[in-house]
Amino acid sequence: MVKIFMVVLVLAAVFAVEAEDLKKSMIILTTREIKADSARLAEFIDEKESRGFDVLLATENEFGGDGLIGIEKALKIREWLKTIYKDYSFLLIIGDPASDRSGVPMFVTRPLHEYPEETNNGTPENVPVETDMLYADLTGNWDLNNNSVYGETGLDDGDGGIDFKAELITGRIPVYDNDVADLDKILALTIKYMNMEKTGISYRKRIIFPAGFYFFRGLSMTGDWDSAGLGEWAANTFLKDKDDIEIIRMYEAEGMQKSLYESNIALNKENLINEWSKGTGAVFWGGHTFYNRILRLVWDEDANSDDKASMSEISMPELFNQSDSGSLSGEFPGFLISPNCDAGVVKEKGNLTHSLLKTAVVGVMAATAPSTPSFMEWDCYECEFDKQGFGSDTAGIFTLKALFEGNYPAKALFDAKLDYGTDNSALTYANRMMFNWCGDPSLTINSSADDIEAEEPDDNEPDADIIDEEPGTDDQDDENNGKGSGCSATVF
Ligand SMILES: [Ca+2]
Ligand SMILES: [Ca+2]
Ligand SMILES: [Ca+2]
Repeated sequence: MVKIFMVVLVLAAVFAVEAEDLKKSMIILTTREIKADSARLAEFIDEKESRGFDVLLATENEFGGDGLIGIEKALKIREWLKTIYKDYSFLLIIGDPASDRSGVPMFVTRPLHEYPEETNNGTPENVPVETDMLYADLTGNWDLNNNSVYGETGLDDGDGGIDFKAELITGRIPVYDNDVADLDKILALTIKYMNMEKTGISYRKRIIFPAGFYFFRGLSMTGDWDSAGLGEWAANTFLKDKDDIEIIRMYEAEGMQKSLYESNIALNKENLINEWSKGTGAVFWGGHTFYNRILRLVWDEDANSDDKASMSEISMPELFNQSDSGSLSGEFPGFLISPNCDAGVVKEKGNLTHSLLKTAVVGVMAATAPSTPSFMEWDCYECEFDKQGFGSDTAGIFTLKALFEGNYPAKALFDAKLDYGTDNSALTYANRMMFNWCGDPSLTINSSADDIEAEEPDDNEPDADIIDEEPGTDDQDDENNGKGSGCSATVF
């Protein structure tokens, strides 16, 4: 039995992005062992400091929690963060996210508590949703009703509870079994990205939209559902007048029902690896996504000539597997934005996010659980944005928009969680919790060696050289029903 997750996508457009001053200041949260064993962490911190960042490296020595695992350790860390967050804008977590191991555990939340424990018809289930959101939103009590279950929609919100407003723009580099060799690969790629010459980063003005079908008519109530529609909306709205940005459309070109949109290149693994290796600011992909792979859906033939697809008539070729990450050149790192299910499941080794961070990307936006779409109609390019739901589509679109406007994509993800989802439904809550950022949250598409701040000019006073200068903390400007999106689980 193949479990397929589908995403329905819908949208419109009011982008109330607030300009806001963020401090160049970052807390790096890790474990004592990782700090001691990593060969690149100190270098990474030096690089941030040379860019004017005030960096605080914290381990159990600072936050405590020796001997604790899971929720006890997570709570300990969160209480400590509450005491210092006001001096910082960014949080980079480096550690094992698993809730049952030591490290820096993700919180396990239950936003879908009103749904059944298990269904077989593709409707949402009361799955546990793992999240770093509680390290970002530090002000409220995420277990307001005090039943030891965190993040319950309608029970743990309200005055003093969850407010989703992030005090720290948070990202995570997952580490497993204290494998600092893997971590050092990730840090090395991140440092390489930060140190690229400004003249060498034009490859980032290139977007790859690899997008397959979620469903064909006959397989679901939604008819032909082509994930290419979401990227097309971006291409026809906020990217429309950006002549300097190249869009690579890689849509379904095989089978009885080809993509509903015009495509540059056929959607398949070989083409994706080839185009990705040439360099890109972002891969923004759509398809049936699992923690370790993404699949296409191809309607091979209409065997019974009823103009409807059935399971016996389709195949699911692999578009990308985590093991393909090693086939990417890594010469031109960029970002992955995955407005789908599960690509952000990072609690186990061998996942897409961790593999790609080692070889080809410096930031990933993805979900730790099966996601759902908002209510936006993505085939209307002039419609007003439907703000009532926050879904996989909303998360993906605003992250992508910020990225190609030169803003912090990680911040855009948190902003969108606040600005969209007026229905405050359990699905909106679940999506806000499951979509997390992986990688250094202070990177942008413009990060380069030019960010390194010049040494203080010599003022000809002989004593100046012996004065230890604190790293600068200059502020920097920053900048947000029908078919659903997100993912509902369907079992064939
Ligand atoms: Ca609770
Ligand atoms: Ca808050
Ligand atoms: Ca048929």
